Amino acid sequence: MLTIYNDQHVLHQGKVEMFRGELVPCFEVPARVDHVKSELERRGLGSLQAPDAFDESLLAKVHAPRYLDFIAHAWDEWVALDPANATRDALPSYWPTRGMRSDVLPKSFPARMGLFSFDAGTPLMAGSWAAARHGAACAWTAARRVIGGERSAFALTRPPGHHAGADFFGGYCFLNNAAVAAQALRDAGVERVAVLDVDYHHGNGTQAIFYERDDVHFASLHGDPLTDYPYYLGHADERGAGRGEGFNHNLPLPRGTDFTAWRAALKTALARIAEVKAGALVVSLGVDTFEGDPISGFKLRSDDYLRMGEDLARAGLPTVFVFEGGYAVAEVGVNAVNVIEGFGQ
Ligand code: Q9C
Ligand code: ZN
Repeated sequence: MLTIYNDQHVLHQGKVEMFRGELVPCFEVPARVDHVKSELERRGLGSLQAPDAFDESLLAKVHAPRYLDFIAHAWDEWVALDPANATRDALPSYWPTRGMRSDVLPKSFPARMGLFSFDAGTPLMAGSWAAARHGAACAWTAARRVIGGERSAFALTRPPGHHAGADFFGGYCFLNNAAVAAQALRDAGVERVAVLDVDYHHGNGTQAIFYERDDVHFASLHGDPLTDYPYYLGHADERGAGRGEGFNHNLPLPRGTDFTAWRAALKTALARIAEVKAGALVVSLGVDTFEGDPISGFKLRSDDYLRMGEDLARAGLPTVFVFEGGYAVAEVGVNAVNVIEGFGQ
């Protein structure tokens, strides 16, 4: 499968994230993508291309201008606060909650950091913006190749994207790559695009971006938000709003779910995608559903990812894969590339 590779992903390399009152080493590391790349090459599936020159104005179709402005300059503002900040990653520690103002833009950088985020697990550093922007370009380029007639394309990038909303970062994500790909397919004339999110975590950012739209159907299989991150979104009764009603499909599953049960949910999601007559598919491909994943709770095994790819191929749609989570670093390559191989040429 044609793969669009973000070689600038290494510019984003967090040191620590806040986890249960402690700063712990980041789970979202460059080696994740390195393993996928070398596994593609090892199996001879690796026709790797660089992203096309990216017209950044496309980002404003899925992200808020004031958020893009914030995130593009965040590192410089962080260092301007205190030159010693140059040696440490930026993390938020204040957030507006119910009853507080999110319409007024604070002058304080730490206050804006919290306004535009929803967790303290997503460190930002000097290269984060370049890596994220180049990743969005990868997703856009993969969509362009599919528009151009390729049956499928794979955007291999990090940081991931599906937790990033129109105006917030979090869950290791800054720009919503899958949303960029879906929007590019829409702009090319595909009347309805389906985004199918198979990452272990609910794609709250993607859901929020398209919640009131009927031209992008969002479906997600994920750990139940009652027990799992991102906790505050991803329940089965979230079905879309306004014109978008009926075009949001959440399938939360309990911790311990194995491939048999997971696959049954996939079948349900794909049946609905056929029903809404989607003309193209964007797959948010996280492989943190793996039994060995250090931060997740499903029980998928490496061979299951081949079957997943086969099932996705049977949907018969032009498909853009966008890489998301997966933290069992040594197995991430095999698992992700199994989906790509199972999907076929
Ligand atoms: N229980 C993605 O997979 N922290 N993001 C969880 C461990 C956030 C995952 C802490 C996990 C975000 C793209
Ligand atoms: Zn995930």
